[in-house]
Amino acid sequence: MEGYTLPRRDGSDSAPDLIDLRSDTVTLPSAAMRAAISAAALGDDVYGEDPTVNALEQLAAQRVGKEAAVLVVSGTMGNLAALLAHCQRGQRVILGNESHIYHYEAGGASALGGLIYHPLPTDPNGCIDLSALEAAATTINDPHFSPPGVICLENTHNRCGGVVLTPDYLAQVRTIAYNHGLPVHLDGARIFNAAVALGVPVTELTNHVDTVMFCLSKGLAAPVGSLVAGPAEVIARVRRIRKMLGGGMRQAGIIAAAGIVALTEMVDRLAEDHAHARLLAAGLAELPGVQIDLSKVQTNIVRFHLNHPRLRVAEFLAALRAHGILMGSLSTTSIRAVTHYGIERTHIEQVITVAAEILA
Ligand code: TLP
Repeated sequence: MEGYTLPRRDGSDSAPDLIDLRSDTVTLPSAAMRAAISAAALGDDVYGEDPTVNALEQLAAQRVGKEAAVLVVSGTMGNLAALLAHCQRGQRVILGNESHIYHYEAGGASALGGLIYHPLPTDPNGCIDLSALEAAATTINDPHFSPPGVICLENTHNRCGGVVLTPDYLAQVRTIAYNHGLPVHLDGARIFNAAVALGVPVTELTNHVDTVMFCLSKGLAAPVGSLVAGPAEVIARVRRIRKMLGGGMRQAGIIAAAGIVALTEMVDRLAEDHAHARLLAAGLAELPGVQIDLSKVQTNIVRFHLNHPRLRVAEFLAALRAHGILMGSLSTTSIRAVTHYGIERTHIEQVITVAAEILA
């Protein structure tokens, strides 16, 4: 990434002031994205007349091997619209109890859609046990129980530390779902990280699901936007629900232009982020008080526990911050660091040096 300066948070492009590892959502658009934004052909997307949005939606559908795709404001809106498109009020959303949809999306499917979350235990690999899934997917012919509506998976799995669900596991889930006449929705916010980590075309993952939501605004570094892709008839419903949620945008080509750059130029470089995450994890693993399972560092997320004689998580994070390094806490004992566009090997080395000084 020659010529890229870690951006200052005040918006100027001068010397870096922070090594921000809180999330890959903090990425700022590349020069190519900014150029594409300013040159984008625009129209009113609610009329279906924004050529840049139309081009992005076509490209996205083709990339993930689906009939159609729709641009939405955020991953949260994309997941919500997809769940509402799959289910009727009163139906169950079967999902992992560590999933982003369950933890971090403000209960939208329940609050706004009258759906019921049916959380199932998640193993450290981000997988839901197949027999639990089978039981939850079974419709019980008894009016006491709400019927199942959809099965959700997450790949890569955020709260499990960015672990990758394999095509084999996805295929097994699909078989269960189809045996019970249920669709599968994939929260693929970081699906390209999964594909790059496995070294497979992303379609080997998305072929096993009915709908997939993926984000442009995380490791792919676009400023805004996610897509929901799937069968044309389901995506037409998602499009109407997007409007209902207030997500019908007008000259959204401004957003889509950066999204096209994200999909065409930023996918392969995710391998750099993964290498940086491994480097960071290996460095941190040597430090006193750090507990980390290196086998779980599969993509761009490093999750570790701190059990230090002197420092609690909040104190450690504050000390890092004083050195211009930001990480996030997942609980009172665990920390997340995410590598992304703009973070270079030298930044990772600096983080390890500073963390070593703090924990010494
Ligand atoms: N994740 C964010 C936070 O919300 C935790 C982050 O920093 O990782 N699915 C997954 C798996 C996600 O990780 C996220 C964002 C979303 C959906 C929601 O995407 P947005 O933020 O665009 O609504």
